[in-house]
Amino acid sequence: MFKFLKEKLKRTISKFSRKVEEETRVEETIEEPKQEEVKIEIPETKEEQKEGISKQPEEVKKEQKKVEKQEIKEETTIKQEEPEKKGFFGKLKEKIVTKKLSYEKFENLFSDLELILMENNVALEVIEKIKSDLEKNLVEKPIKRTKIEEIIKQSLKNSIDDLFKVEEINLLRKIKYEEKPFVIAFFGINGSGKTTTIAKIANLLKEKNFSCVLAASDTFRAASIEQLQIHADNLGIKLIKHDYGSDPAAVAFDAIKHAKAKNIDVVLIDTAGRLHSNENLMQEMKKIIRVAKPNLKIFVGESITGNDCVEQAKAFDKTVGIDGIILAKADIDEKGGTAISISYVTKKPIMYLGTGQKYEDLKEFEPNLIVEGLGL
Ligand SMILES: Nc1nc2c(ncn2[C@@H]2O[C@H](COP(=O)(O)OP(=O)(O)O)[C@@H](O)[C@H]2O)c(=O)[nH]1
Ligand SMILES: [Mg+2]
Repeated sequence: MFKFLKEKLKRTISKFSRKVEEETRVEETIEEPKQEEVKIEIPETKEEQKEGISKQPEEVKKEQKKVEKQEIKEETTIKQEEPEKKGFFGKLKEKIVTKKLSYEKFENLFSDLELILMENNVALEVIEKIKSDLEKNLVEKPIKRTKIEEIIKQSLKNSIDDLFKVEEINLLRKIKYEEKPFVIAFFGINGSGKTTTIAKIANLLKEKNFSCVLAASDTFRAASIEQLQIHADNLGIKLIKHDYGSDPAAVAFDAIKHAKAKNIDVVLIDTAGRLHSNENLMQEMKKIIRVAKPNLKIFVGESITGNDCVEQAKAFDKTVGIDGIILAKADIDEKGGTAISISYVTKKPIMYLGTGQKYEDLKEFEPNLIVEGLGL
């Protein structure tokens, strides 16, 4: 799912870390230890040189060696014992460790990461959160240069964990413990994957030995009833349907009546795709809710549509009050930003991911999938 983002994120984090490291680097200004000046005359020509060396008085040679030794000693004593020099080196190290990153520099460096996140459909609210968390961990803090990449990754990981701190919905447990029939209504715009997702949920329920009935409350879109009928036949499940153009709330009502009469566990209500900007059609959805009183209202969104999907979820939540989210088409979403963002923006949990067109292509959502998928 995070084909693009994962690679880019990895490269950007490395680059970001390197830049932070550069920004926090301190010029090493160790003063050269003063040496005794010893003048050694160096002959100019090769011959003179030869002669000079042989002629060099023993004393000068000794002086030369002494200086060489002293140089070596100075070098080693900086690193090791001599208390005064060690203190100086220690201070320098301290300086390297505690050099801080200013907010201006951080903002500048964050822009690369910001762009990558935006390009991969991560919502602005989420980018702001990631930025403010990173800022808390990096800006005006003593940073160990060797740890920068680790700090950045950990900060990102924690931010992403936080994005999913919303109340989870355990669908199967809810169905098991709540009163029968358990009614679920599915909402979302045309083509987002509602009908396919309903078939997948029906298949899951069947596997878990729950009985269910489908309500063809999409009486609006051509071929929608036939599409659902095919799924119902494939899965051996009853479909309640009326004619095209009839009242969707009445279809839902009949399906619930049927479930009550037959002691069926779950009613799954398909609805017509509604553009969230169409007020009349939104009113129709409200009627379905008034009549069917669903235990759960699930928004089905297309993972690949990024911020549009997040905006739709917000609009549907405002109109019908959604409880949870299923993101269809996660298998063809190479960016992943919708899955990263939608819970944080809507404060609703992602329950499942649609991962293909087959009935079994429904994966229970776990936030860990995101953290691992991003390689954090
Ligand atoms: N690859 C992929 N395609 C999907 C998934 N879910 C639905 N689709 C396809 O998306 C298209 C629209 O789905 P549909 O269920 O009719 O959407 P609806 O208009 O919201 O009911 C269909 O061609 C589905 O096969 C999914 O998880 N992965
Ligand atoms: Mg449909």
